[in-house]
Amino acid sequence: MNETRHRVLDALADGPVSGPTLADELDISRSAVWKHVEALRDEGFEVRSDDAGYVLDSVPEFGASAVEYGLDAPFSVEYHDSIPSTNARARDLAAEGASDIVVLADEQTGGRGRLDRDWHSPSGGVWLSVLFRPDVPMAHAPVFTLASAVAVTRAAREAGVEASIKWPNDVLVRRGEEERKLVGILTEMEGEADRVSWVVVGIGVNANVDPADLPDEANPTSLSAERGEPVDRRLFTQRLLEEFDSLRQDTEQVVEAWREYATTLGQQVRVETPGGPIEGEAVDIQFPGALVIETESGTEVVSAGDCEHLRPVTE
Ligand code: BT5
Repeated sequence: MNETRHRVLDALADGPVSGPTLADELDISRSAVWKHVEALRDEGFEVRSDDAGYVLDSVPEFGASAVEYGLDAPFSVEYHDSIPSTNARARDLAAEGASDIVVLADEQTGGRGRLDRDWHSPSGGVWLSVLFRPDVPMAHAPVFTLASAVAVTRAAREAGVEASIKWPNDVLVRRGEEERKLVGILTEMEGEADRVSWVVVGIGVNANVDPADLPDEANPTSLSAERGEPVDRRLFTQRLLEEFDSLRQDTEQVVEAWREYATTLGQQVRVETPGGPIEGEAVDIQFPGALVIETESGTEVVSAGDCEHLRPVTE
């Protein structure tokens, strides 16, 4: 949303406010005010005009302006009803020099997971990518994957869904021994060893999606399935972005917060690493995101790989 439209919307939120007053306050013409109000109406804001002036009656359910409206984080939002992949779009924006942009979609037609796996993204989800340019060395970038897992876990819990984190990038809901995948995170980046140029954190949340429409083998779940009713995607997305914004600025607190929500610690795990599988008990996480595993032959610190929680051996 452009700066002036933002200010018109903010003024309407405090309204009622008359057209001439708005024009004076924002130092624009009355017809410019009218155009901005019309544009907001086109985006789904219900703006009534009565004797006292313009009154904002309702905010659209989802979309760029809906998420920007009242968002307490410095991101602008680019919204698509349907797009191949928000990560791919965010990478293009990175190449154009952009930053602090969130690409958000209702549906993705070519969503991607890690190792080029497919990510199913039917309409009703929260599929988004955050593009930003942190001033950190490349080696620290994995902390942003952890930060997004923490952020989305907090937002899910506020929405009433008891989510937890499986190292390194899954947010899931546990029912007894069973783990259902709620969220996937894909972080991409570019830069030199000593400095990151950009990071794109892609977060895929099964929000108002029927798990039956998702691949069975992943044992998927969704916010709506867990809650028994749809989630307000606008508020959910705002809380997610606000938490992420605060964590990305204070990466020291990320590891601590991550430990609080992790299901992986204390479990027997098997991690597929490029150097072969590693099995043992996951005992800790280290900045910026490595898993510490106690194996039969000693302690291993693993920075990336697919992780499987093994069933505890019952004797
Ligand atoms: C991930 O990969 O979990 C990262 C997914 C990141 C998706 C977001 S959406 C916004 C942004 N734009 C993109 O194009 N991507 C990001 P991975 O750990 O490799 O898991 C992939 C596996 O999860 C697949 O092989 C399926 O088995 C399973 N899967 C696919 N779609 C799913 C879904 N919607 N819910 C649960 N599991 C799913």
